[in-house]
Amino acid sequence: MTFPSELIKILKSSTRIAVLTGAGVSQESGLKTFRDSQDGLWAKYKPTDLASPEAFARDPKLVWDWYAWRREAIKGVRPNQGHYALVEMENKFLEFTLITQNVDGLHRFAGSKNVLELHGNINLVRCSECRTFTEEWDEESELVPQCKKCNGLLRPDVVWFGESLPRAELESAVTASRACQVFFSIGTSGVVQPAASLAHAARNNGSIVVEINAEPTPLTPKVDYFFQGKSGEILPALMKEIKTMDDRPF
Ligand code: BV8
Ligand code: ZN
Repeated sequence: MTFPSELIKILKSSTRIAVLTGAGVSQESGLKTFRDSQDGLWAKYKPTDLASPEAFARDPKLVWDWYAWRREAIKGVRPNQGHYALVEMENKFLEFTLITQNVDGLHRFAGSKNVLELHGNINLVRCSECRTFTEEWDEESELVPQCKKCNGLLRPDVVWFGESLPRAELESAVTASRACQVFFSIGTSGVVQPAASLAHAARNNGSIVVEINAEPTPLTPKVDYFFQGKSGEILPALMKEIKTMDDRPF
């Protein structure tokens, strides 16, 4: 795969990069994307119907079990070449911010350092009342485990639909998106707000916007470069080109 020389030239002269990733980046690790059909037991539910405070209030056990099933599914999953290429990209550029909508923790697992988890992390569990985090709970219980401090119901530390994003992470993501010279949108359908607005914030501040996705999205008509395909293939190819850009005269 080759890349337009003017894009490589822009990257060669850039120091500030921001990247937004979505579920597509984890797809080649074997994780279904957010909108893929759910497996078996969960086939009859839409994720957006389960990932909400209303769903948890209505049937806490159903929602708790769904996340327990997803935590189990993630246990055997490893980062793919796309995750590792982003670690290399972070080491290549002076100011690099990785903003992710993913809750699977795979970017940190791969070695990315400056990661903003806009939608939280499914492997972290906290109290739904006093927000105390805990690492142990009774998995066998028929009931949703409760907080040792206040007896509140435990929940995953993810952002549900209708809940606000963590303020610090969102502010840092907006700052990085506005300040970057090149903004990458990778493996996301660009539907969920306010994450989907970051690419527009970048564009409105004169950044070059690059999209890497298996299919076109609502963002595609507005980007400077669109590479259709698998992020686990395109990102390593791009990094290979970027790594050789230092010694290649323009
Ligand atoms: C909020 C955690 C308001 C839970 C998730 C306008 C402004 C503000 C809010 C809204 C708004 N309009 C609507 C809203 C409400 C809502 C929203 O955006 N709804 C959508 C459905 C329209 N937003 C919210 O509720 C947000 N909260 O703003 O609150 C507020 C304000 C003040 C006070 C109180 C409240 C909260 C949103 C966060 C929801 N939580 N996750 C969990 O995981 O269980 S979102 C969930 O969707 C995941 O995090 C996922 O990452 C995310 C986005 O999906 P994608 O990552 O894009 O995944 P998807 O499957 O869609 O796409 C994957 C793409 O990859 C595809 O295009 C595919 O082609 C591609 N692909 C596949 N394989 C590959 C690939 N690409 C490359 N390589 C491959 N191999
Ligand atoms: Zn509590």
